[in-house]
Amino acid sequence: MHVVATAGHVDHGKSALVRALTGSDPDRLEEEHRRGLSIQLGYAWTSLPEVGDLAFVDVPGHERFISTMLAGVGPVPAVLFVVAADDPWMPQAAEHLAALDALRVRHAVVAVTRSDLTDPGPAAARAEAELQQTSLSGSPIVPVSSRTGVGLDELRVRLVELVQGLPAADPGADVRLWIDRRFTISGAGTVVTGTLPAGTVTRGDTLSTGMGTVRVRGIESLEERVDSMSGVARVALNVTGDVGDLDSTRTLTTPGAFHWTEVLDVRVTSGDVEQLPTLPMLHVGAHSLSVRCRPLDGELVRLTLERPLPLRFGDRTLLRDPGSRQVWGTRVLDPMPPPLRRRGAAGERAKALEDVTEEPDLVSEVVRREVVDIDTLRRIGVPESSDATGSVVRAGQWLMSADRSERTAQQIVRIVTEHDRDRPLDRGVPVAVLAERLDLPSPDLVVAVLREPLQLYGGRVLASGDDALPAELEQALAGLAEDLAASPFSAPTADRLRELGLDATRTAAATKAGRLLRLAPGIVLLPGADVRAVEQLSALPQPFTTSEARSRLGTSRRVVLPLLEHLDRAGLTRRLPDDRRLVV
Ligand SMILES: Nc1nc2c(ncn2[C@@H]2O[C@H](COP(=O)(O)OP(=O)(O)OP(=O)(O)O)[C@@H](O)[C@H]2O)c(=O)[nH]1
Ligand SMILES: [Mg+2]
Repeated sequence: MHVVATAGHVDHGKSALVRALTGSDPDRLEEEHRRGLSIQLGYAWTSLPEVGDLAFVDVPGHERFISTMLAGVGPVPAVLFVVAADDPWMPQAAEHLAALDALRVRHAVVAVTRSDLTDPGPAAARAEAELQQTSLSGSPIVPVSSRTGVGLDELRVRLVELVQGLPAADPGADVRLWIDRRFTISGAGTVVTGTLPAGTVTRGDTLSTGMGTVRVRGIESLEERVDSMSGVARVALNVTGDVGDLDSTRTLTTPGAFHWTEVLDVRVTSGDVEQLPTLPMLHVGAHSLSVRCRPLDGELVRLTLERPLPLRFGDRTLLRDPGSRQVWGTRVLDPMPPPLRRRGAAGERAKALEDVTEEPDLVSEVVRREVVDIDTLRRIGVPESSDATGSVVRAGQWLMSADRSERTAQQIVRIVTEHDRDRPLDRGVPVAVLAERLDLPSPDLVVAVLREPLQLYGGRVLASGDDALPAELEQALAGLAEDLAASPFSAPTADRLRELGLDATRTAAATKAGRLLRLAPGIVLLPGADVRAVEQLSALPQPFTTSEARSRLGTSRRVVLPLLEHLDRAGLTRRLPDDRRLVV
């Protein structure tokens, strides 16, 4: 299915044209017929050769209903722009065009209606000239009459070309449905409608309202019941659950897939920034709400919303001053910006955003944020691109910029060195403590940036000094090293440990000093045995069983079980539900 919205001055024949094209009247209200004017959004559809179903969202042209008009075109990237042959270029034609231009709508057909009443040439020429400086420049212009049917065949051809030129929607995309109508049907409950731009909604799905969730009990599209529908499509969803939320949020999304934000940084892409009022209306999707604008610098502005919306990097929105009827187009650059606390923070922020381009770029997002997780980036519209992670340090879900990694690595050296100097017996600093001191969200990031001479043993970071342990302990360790030289994974038996003089206290001291790898009570190997074990295990077909690991490492069950558990804990291997493992 494809969806096209109408636009154009009041009474210029939008609804009549939709009716002529589809055979059904988009004006459903008695009041609309009585006053001869559209008030609400209207919907009608037809089927066209080669492209299938084409639905129209018919907007009202009257100046009072501009918010409704913007709700109609907001989620729809294609427009049927209507001008009457027998009228001059009118204020709402100009206003609608300015809004479409601000939203950078590029896919349009212009219909010069009422061409049975007068020569459509002058109106067509005027429309062409008006469109020239806008994103709709060069759109085909077709004279038509909804009364006589003249020109409708050519208009259909142009509409087919229009929708064929639209970018394909991804059925796997996250769902974000801006609700444009909500009503209650007795027996069924709440029904919401909207234009689904991409993604798939299936009966039984749970969708987020931003605060709570609703369950999709039924789906209708073009008045047919369906089990599942993928965008682009007009959909009506029968929903249950936290439907009260929809009074304010009026949006449904894939749970967890979006960051619902109240603060965002945008670039003003059209209109004079200097004239931007402090409290304009923000129009996005089918939504409008009041926002506070704080200029950062140049075209960069911070918006604070009166309630959260699921906005992503790259979203286009419209700011509108209801007093002067001026509009500004914006592009979202950051839906999750840092707070501006210090003096001069706005200017610094503007500098950081200056080079942000139209396309989301993972590396520059990580550079600006220093530390961020992949899931957050995905939710704000910056997908993971495997080829572009070069300079970024990655630890599990976490990403850290090269600069911050460098700084962190140096800070760790300093902290550990100072700690060892101040408390020589308490060797090393736990990774978790370092993470907290350095304000890092995960100890994995500490581990990821560790470098020589620092070493990690038993969850502690040690400055590897050569300050020797007591002589008899050194001797015991030397004996153990000899034992393990040929077979590094054959942990000594309890008897052998006793022979070597490695009792529980000495084992603990040597472990703390990073000279032993203690896997379980009475089971020790030399430090680094875990890394060597992983090297060996990587050579096995993945996943591998415990017994395959045991024979590869040339050891016994007594050792291999705690060794594998140790590797799991360290995140070097992953245990599957069937007890087999993978090297991570
Ligand atoms: N002669 C003639 N009259 C037309 C044509 N198209 C529309 N009209 C008439 O123009 C008037 C306005 O048409 P509508 O289709 O309601 O206009 P609209 O653009 O939908 O108006 P709003 O929704 O209020 O903005 C109606 O009386 C229509 O019958 C046409 O091609 N020829
Ligand atoms: Mg109408």
